[in-house]
Amino acid sequence: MRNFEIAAMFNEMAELLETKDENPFKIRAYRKAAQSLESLTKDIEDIAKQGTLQEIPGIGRELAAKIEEIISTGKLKAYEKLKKSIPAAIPDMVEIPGVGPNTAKLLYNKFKLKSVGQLEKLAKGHKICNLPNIKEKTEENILRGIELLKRSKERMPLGEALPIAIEMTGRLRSAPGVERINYAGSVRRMKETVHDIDILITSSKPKPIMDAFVALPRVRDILAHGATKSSVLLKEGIQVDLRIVEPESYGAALLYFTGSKQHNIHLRGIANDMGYKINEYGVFNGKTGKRAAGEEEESIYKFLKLSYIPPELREDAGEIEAAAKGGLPDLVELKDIRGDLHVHSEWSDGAHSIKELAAAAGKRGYEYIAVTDHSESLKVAGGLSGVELKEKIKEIRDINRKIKGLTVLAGIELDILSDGSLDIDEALLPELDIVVAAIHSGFKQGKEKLTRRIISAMKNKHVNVIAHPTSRLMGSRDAYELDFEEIFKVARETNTALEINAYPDRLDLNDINARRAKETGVAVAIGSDTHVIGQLGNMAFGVAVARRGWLEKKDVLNTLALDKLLKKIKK
Ligand code: DGT
Ligand code: CA
Repeated sequence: MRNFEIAAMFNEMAELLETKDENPFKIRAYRKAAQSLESLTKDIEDIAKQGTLQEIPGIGRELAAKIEEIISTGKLKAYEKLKKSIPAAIPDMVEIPGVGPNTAKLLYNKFKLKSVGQLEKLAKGHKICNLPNIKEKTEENILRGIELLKRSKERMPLGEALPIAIEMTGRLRSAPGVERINYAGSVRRMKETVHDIDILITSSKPKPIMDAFVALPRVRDILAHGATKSSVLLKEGIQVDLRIVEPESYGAALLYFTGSKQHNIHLRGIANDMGYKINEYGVFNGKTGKRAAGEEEESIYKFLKLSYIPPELREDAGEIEAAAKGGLPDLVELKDIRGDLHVHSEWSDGAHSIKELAAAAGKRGYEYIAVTDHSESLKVAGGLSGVELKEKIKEIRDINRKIKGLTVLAGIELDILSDGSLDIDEALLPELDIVVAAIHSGFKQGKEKLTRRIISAMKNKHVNVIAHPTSRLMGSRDAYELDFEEIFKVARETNTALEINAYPDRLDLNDINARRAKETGVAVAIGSDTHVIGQLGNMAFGVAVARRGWLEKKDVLNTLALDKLLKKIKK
């Protein structure tokens, strides 16, 4: 699947065009196309083969031709040409979170920079702050941005790594000699970011499989090519390790390579106390060396007198103690989800009509979706005025009269303004079925002020859910600090739910805060924050966070039937 690769190229095109002050419509077109590609659930190469590229939202004739060029040649002439026309340091600087095309150009013109490293030195030496047109905090922001960029290059969001892992295991499954195959490591544990992808295969004839592995289409470099262990670096910059073991060791190897390391160490300790040794080949009697278990993960847990522990819980965070007592949570599953509580339509910045969204949600088997377009102050996202909101609610009521099996909830995503007030005429709120509120600006206010903003929104008797509470965007914006204990307390007192935003760059609440929310009796809503229909599928990432946070079906609002949901969120 090259969807992300092409999306990244289009995003970069947009940034490069911006440094040249090109036509803003052209720039926006590239961005829209990239967003659309990122959220596709189908492989772009398959779509191209079927000749239906232009049916993708935001892809017209010209962009379709460009996609075909990338697929067939691996390159894009327009991109190469554009890149050549700009000094190399400018695109590198634009990649730094918080550094826009204008600042990059300005810095380049002043210092004729050759690399980001040079820029870092200048910022550390306070050589930038005295320039005209440069704000006081720019130096600090540049350094923070460079740090963030370095970190984001070390770990890839699960939303990108998981489709790659699925594709690679899919391709290898049909290689000669493959018996069982699974991805392991942090991807199997559904950790929010991933350093490298681990794949495990059982076979008694490993060589042809290894040869097929290092020749897979995404491979850029072969780092190791051995008989039972190989490693490659993909074009996307992520490493993939493949290990091949004998069938009798499948369970032991899967357990070992799924980790986490801390979980494994703890299990090994339990085995030791029983007089047994546990490694990637099996469980063995410490004295006789006789094999006691190993073919299946289940049999190993059973041997250790533990109930089976789902991969998402394997962090040595109390799951082993719980498994010993038969007290593991019965984790929420994707199939328990009855609806999506955070979806945008073309009324604000979404790509589709409410009708189209309803049809897509129906296909997923949902009973309801809440269309939560932005409110007035979010101008960049096409926020709705009061008059427009009334029209939209009327449209939703009309649609509900016509469709069967699915209810569209009239919702809104309000902006929590810098003083904690909401950007809407409150008289309109009782007309809505569900009200979501979130912070979209003023991220640098500091822990206390940000906490107070959220608390004052929760105290509003119409606000049902606080969306993406920490506003983090992986790779470009860190979570701001909040006094979560205080927020959980007020959330419970006011019956306000907190969202797990399932958008792969957000995953906010994260696993740790989701677990704390449950422990403090706060309801959690999982919302996909869909802007393009394909993103409805991101719900799976939100469910993964919930599972990593030990959440059960009863802890998640949108596992409830519609009537129960509406009753439960009432304040
Ligand atoms: P990451 O950093 O996202 O790749 O995270 P993991 O958990 O995939 O870590 P990785 O790829 O270094 O190793 C894969 C699994 O192999 C890990 O989860 C547990 C196992 N493992 C690796 N090194 C050790 C070790 O020294 N001892 C034990 N017991 N297990 C290990
Ligand atoms: Ca790994």
